[in-house]
Amino acid sequence: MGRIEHLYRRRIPPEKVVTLDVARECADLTFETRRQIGLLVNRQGQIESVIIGNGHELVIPNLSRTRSGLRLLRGVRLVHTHLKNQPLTQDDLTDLALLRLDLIMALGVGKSGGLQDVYVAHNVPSSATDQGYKQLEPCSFESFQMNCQEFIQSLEQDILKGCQVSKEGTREGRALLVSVGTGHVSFQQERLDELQELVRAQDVEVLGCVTQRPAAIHPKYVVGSGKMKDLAIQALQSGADMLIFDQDLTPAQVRGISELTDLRVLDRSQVILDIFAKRAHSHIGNIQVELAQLRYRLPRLAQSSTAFSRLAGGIGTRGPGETKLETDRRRIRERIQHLERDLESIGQGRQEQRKRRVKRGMPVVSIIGYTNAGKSTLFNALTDSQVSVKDRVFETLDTVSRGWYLPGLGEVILTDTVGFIRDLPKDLVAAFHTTLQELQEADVLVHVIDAHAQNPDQHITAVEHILTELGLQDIPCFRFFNKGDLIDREDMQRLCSRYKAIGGSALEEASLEVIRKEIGQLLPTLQKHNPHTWETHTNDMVENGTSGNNVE
Ligand SMILES: Nc1nc2c(ncn2[C@@H]2O[C@H](COP(=O)(O)OP(=O)(O)OP(=O)(O)O)[C@@H](O)[C@H]2O)c(=O)[nH]1
Ligand SMILES: [Mg+2]
Repeated sequence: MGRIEHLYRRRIPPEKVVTLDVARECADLTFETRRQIGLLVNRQGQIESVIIGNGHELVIPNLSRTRSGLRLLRGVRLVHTHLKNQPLTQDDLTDLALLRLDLIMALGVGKSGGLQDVYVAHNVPSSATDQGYKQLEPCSFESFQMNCQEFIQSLEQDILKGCQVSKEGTREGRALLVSVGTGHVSFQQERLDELQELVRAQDVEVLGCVTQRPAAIHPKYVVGSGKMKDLAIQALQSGADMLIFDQDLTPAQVRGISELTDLRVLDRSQVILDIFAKRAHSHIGNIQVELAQLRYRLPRLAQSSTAFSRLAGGIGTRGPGETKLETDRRRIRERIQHLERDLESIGQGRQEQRKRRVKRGMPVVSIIGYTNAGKSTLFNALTDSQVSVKDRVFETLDTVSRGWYLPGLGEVILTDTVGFIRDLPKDLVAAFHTTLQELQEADVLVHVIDAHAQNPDQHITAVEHILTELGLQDIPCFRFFNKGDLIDREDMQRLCSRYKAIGGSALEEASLEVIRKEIGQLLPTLQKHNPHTWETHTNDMVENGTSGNNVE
């Protein structure tokens, strides 16, 4: 044991991968114990860990995560012995890639002891090889020559050159997007494009997209460890520091993958929740977002699991103690209850407001649809308002209502709502209940669809699915294909006849006229069914009497 302790005190000059003395000492120890001996050496030449393996492998401890700046190579190399002078194994090469080691060296130990060949491999820039690493020709220790410091510096620079990271960099990070699925390829691609939009809305730079179609989903890593290694290599070569998965990951998968690759791991739901957190402005919006986040986080608060095969959780790598964890969980639950109570009272207040409106005979027309379809643009055009409009997803989070005079028919309330998206995270749906509940009061729904979207059919299906889930499927509704100026007239006609819809553009007065007419046609029908909610022709504007003011 004393000899191992002694190894920690050895220092290796930065230009050497390992000194002859240290290599010999490791070879002797291996010969005597019949075990592999490994050293993790940092760039200053300090030995950070001495690892004792068995006859054919080593278990590498969790490496420190405290590196700043652009994460390229890890800053440590692994020098280890192999009994029987064996070359690098598949596991060695996997560790090289997954842990982004500066390089890996195996020192062959002869049958009767002594150093034999050295086997060295290192990661490479993206264009260099298909494998993501390169093995040097084996040679004897004496003839092995490399200026370690210079070699690693220039390798890192080459990798950096190959990265697609933009010069200015982005504050939130650089991501590889990953879609793992068994569906149709084009469907997977379309979802990846959508994920890209979501990720961009987060100021995260997208460096690449990877589609994987495994035969089965790995319970802990989603894809098998071989594929995971490829992902880690691609992340290294592109300069990415996070992996964003298109499908929802279980808490165990997020932990498993981030421990395995040392990259930040997010799933689509987390991305959407983060966007909502950033964009929520109103009091109620903030409460709803916080609630959704806490509900999402609660099951994910768990002890850090034991790591992947050859990576062991060492001292100090465990998660928070059980007691601390329990306290955290209790605090979160209490906060959730508190927020739920707040929401309930806000919800009651709003219901009162709505009742008053109904009493005054104000029919409600709500604009709904997929995110970025042009709902707010239509709302602004119809009511001459200035709700924020941007070419990005989830621009609108808070419902906005305005009094609107429908020529020849009278006063109605028009509302602009939060956009929908397929597979809306269920924590978010639950938390946005108060906002979405307002749609229950709508007398007519205007479903706005982006006709220029890659696949409007998918958007329609997603929106109508959510409407049904919310119990709104019976409210009179018509579909409006928007952004008609961006597609061919024939394509628009085809869409309209297939979906019995009207088409046009929220930016064109002619379309607005058609929409007004359509709403008008649906409203008198309501009048027959529900005469109390409809009083014709009143010029008084809603609530405070001025057009264009929010009535909430
Ligand atoms: N060319 C064209 N662009 C449009 C049209 N309608 C809206 N847009 C653009 O589409 C983008 C999204 O519009 P918004 O009105 O913000 O869409 P939204 O449905 O309210 O989006 P969220 O609130 O994010 O769900 C903006 O860049 C608009 O300028 C249209 O008829 N033609
Ligand atoms: Mg909007």
